[in-house]
Amino acid sequence: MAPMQRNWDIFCRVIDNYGDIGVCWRLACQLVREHGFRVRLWVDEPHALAAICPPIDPALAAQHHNGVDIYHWTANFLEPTAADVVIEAFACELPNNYVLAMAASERKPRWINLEYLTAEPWAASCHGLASPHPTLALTKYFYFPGFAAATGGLLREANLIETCQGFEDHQAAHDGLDISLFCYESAPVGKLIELLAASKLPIRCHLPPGKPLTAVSACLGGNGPWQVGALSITPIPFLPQDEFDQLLRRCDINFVRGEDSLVRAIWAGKPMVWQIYEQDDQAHLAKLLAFLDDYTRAMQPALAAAVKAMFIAWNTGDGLHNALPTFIALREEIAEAHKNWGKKLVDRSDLASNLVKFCANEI
Ligand code: TRH
Repeated sequence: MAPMQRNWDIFCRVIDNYGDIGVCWRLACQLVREHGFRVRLWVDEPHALAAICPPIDPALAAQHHNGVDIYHWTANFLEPTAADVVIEAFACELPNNYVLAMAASERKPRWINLEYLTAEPWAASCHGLASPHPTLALTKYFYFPGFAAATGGLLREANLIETCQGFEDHQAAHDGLDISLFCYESAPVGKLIELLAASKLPIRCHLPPGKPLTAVSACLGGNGPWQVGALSITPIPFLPQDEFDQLLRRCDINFVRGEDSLVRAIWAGKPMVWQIYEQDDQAHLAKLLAFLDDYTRAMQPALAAAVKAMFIAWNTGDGLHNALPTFIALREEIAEAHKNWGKKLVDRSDLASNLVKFCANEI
């Protein structure tokens, strides 16, 4: 390890939901645990971090957990010392005085803008691009996570796949289907409930609080639990991040959303349905189709069509009546194809390791 890279600062502004802090927290922990770095995580909304990691006390200005120094990033930010590597997560805009501290450093920090995940081909061509600061002697680099070898890769902890495999080996056979339902309110939840209620198999749906619970409550009234035909829906508490990952491994089908739970559903090795985070200009639909192209490329045409139809129906609200029964009927073939696709991703280096190499080469 080059001594100049020991200290890392990660800045995270929580825009909405849990994905931004979910990604930053996983990255911070992995950089400490697997690479031996000293990491400070600056987060403007410690409550969001406390939700995914309950030992965190959101009232504290500074605390240490899992080897990471966690600071509440407030408007009165006064940190005079810049780290060796500075991660500006999702273009969150660093405090001006910190940028000046970076420029004043004898050895300029490696400044990374960690971007959102996309399967669109342009991510590979933009990955690693340099953007010189207009007035200061500093350069920011764009770091794109992604599915293609030429991108920054995906977050994946060491031994994660072995852990998932070990879990699968011990999973008891059970009747019916378990599904997790992590979605936004705009998902066609009413139609999903109607279709699952008519299933021949008993279906147990594990429902996180927040937007998923709001969406189901809007359809069925009350706060659950609910039994509708073959479908039982059980509200569950918001789980610590590692327990959420375990839930995805236990379920037969995972409905996930955003960015981080998508990646976890990939590693869980079970059929998944992804609701993408909506953008005003509908840019998310191109992103969804790019993902589907990659995800289904090696599938048999009928399987690829079924998966695409299900993802598109879940994201647009159209076509679920046809798409869902086919998706459920093909779930074993989908699971197989999903795992095969995931194996190709596992052959590639993970995001944290790639990032460490990226910084080591250039600092
Ligand atoms: O919460 P999200 O919708 O976050 C989104 C996306 O990241 C999106 O790209 C971003 O632009 C937007 O926020 C602002 O979905 P995501 O990305 O899956 O993040 C959820 C995190 O919450 C993930 O780290 C898993 C975690 N989680 C738990 O730890 N426990 C739980 O019980 C649940 C339901 C989630």
